[in-house]
Amino acid sequence: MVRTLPAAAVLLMAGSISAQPLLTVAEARVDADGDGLPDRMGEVVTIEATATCNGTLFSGGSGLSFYVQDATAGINVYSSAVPGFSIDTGDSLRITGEITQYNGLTEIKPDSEYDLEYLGSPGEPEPSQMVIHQDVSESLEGLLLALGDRSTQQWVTVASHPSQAGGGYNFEVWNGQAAVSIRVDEGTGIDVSGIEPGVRLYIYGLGGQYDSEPPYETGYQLLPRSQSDLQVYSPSVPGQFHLTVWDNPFSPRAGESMHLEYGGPDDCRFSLTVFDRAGRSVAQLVDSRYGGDVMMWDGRDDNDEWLPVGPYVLLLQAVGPDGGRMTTTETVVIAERLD
Ligand SMILES: [Ca+2]
Ligand SMILES: [Ca+2]
Repeated sequence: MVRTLPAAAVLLMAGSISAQPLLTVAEARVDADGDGLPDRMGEVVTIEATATCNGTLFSGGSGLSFYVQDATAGINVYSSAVPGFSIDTGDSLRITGEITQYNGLTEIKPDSEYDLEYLGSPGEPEPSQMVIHQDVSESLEGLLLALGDRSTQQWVTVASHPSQAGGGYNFEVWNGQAAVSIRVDEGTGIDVSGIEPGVRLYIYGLGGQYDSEPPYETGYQLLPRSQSDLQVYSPSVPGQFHLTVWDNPFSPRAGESMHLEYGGPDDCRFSLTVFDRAGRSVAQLVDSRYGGDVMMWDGRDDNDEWLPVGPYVLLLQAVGPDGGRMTTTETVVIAERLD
């Protein structure tokens, strides 16, 4: 890989000695007393970690603002004092700087280019997979994250139109029951024109936070880095008759819903009915509707009452324009969560 480093940085690579103890990122950012502020705030520390985006991606064009992580945690690197230092995604760096915090975001702040030492380019770290119903939280702040899981076709659904806010756009997605805030920084060049409610996405991005008030427990965000971090889900076989369910079993009384998707040829009318073990129809979720959909079922019957714990059968029927019928079923289980 061809790299351009300032002469001073090249000299540093020849062997510098850092006065600060080498900490893991988790040690550098620790908040053991849980007050929302890093316990080492104001301390100068040294870490070794790998960049998960380029050095100026979030800097607004001057200085550095990017993210690094090691095996323990991730952190934002921020410095207005280090212009022109070329850092690529996947570069490993030794970084010395003061631990600070900006609107809830824990940062390490190098003072000059001498505080940054290039160690090699091991490549982009694997993203940490978020699970269904999970939001970004303090333990995920600074890490490269995957929201939605392509391997199990577990996408997230856009909940709101992007709204312009301070040099970028914000929108929300549903990850199961969790509303996750997505922050699109305009420095990323991401086009949000195709983002609208109902669009299904797999999202990669960095865990961030923007919370202007103590105790800094809210305002967590996911920050995609490029257009390819926002991947629109499209079914592998468009128009194919199908019924797919997730979150099964689920516990309605614990606030859980089941997600499902059905679809098929555009000219079919769909009906989706829930039957109990005795074969009685207990809930009509879809009735003679054209077109497929993604929806949630909260485990209630047609009288808006919670159904008892147990197995149920979902029956999807599609009737074509010539009266031809297709049917498929899925067994789902309403469970009681034992806490
Ligand atoms: Ca603290
Ligand atoms: Ca934080």
